[in-house]
Amino acid sequence: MGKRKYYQPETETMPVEEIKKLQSEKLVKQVQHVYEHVPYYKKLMDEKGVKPEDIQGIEDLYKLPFVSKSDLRDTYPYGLLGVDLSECVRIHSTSGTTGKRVIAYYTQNDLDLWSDCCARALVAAGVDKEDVVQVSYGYGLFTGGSGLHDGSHKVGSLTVPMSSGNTDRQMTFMQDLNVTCLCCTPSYAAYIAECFKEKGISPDRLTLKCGIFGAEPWTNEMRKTIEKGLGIKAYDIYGLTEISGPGVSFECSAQTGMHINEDHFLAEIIDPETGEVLPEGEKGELVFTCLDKEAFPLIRYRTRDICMLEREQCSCGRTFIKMKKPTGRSDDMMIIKGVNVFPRQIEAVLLKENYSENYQIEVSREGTTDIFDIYVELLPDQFDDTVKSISEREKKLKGAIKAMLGIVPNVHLVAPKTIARSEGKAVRVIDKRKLSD
Ligand code: DLL
Repeated sequence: MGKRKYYQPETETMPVEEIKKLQSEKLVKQVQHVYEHVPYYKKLMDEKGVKPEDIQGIEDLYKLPFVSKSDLRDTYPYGLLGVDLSECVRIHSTSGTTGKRVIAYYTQNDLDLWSDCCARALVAAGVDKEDVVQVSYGYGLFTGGSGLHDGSHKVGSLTVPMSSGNTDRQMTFMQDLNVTCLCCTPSYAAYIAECFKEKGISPDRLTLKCGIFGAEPWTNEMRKTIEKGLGIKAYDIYGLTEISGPGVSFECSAQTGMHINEDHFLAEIIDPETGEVLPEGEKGELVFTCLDKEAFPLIRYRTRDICMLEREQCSCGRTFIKMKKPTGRSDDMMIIKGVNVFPRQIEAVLLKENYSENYQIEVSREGTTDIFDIYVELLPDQFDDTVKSISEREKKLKGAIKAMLGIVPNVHLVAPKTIARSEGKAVRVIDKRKLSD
């Protein structure tokens, strides 16, 4: 039997008109459902003067209110549940500002549909039953590990649930188990490639043939580095916890954007300032409506990711619309070493630990690894401390930031008044990485 091209061919190659019809039918039902079952949505819709019967199809989507991360925080922890909690079987969560995380809920059906989305991504990268898939995204609250893990099960591949870290073990398993597909963040993939090089193991000694990399922005140059370093074809995958996790969209062999799983997720691009819907091909903020989600049915969720949609005939035969690689964010979230970081989180730690609000975050890249530095001004009375006590302070602050973010920065305590003051908005972040092409 030849290799399959699609995981769910009827859906993935459905004529565009049919996709739109299907989306319209699902949208009408979903809006009716949330209006009746999620009081917060009823309130938002009533405030905007929209009734479920005003929504007859996707052409009416613009009438509905947006929701954003702040709505999720305001309704923490159960606010936007679309079913009884007893119907939910899992949560995942993102790191959030000042300790409050966003929690996403899943019913068994939500998990099934999500793993189908990941299976579609794996099959699009050429993975099938014979393959060995090493999942090196983090497992746990993060969606990366379990998303690709369940997708790999659906495809029937042998799944190696490595999680991230312990690079030596990653490399040993990859060689001993003849791993053919690696799933992790692009920066971790690049790091693994560097480690193989350092050990003098050339890519032709590896059985790897493809990788599915996402969860953070990466450029086409980075793609080339990874492809060369590991001797593979590297595919992009996009998603966010609020909408399910990885597999909201995925790259195919054409590698010119990611097909959005449009039967489940309805995408729009809006002007982030005005909220106005922009035509296809224009750059703006990506907004998703979940058409099938039961437990966490977000409608017009503002992702803050800036990108562009394009419906083109794709050489792979899929008809789903494509999103281009996101080129930035409309808020101040950064992704450092694969972790979502808001400057406010760091500020909260500094203030709690009695430092001044004068700080600067510097993110740069050495090769393919993110370097994360935080400069913090000492207060005049702290400046009298000895070098020993300053380095102890730095260590403590490092630990407190690690506890908040899960990643360790280089902390530099500097003399009072050494961080340049701005005459306008404070410059809190200097991002020296070039993350968009
Ligand atoms: O990062 C889900 C995921 C896991 C995607 C594994 C792909 C692979 P969050 O932690 O909620 O979820 O972060 C979501 O990460 O809004 C984007 O800003 C960014 N992001 C995710 N994938 C990509 C990508 C996961 N391929 C946030 N390119 C999103 C650029 C990405 N940015």
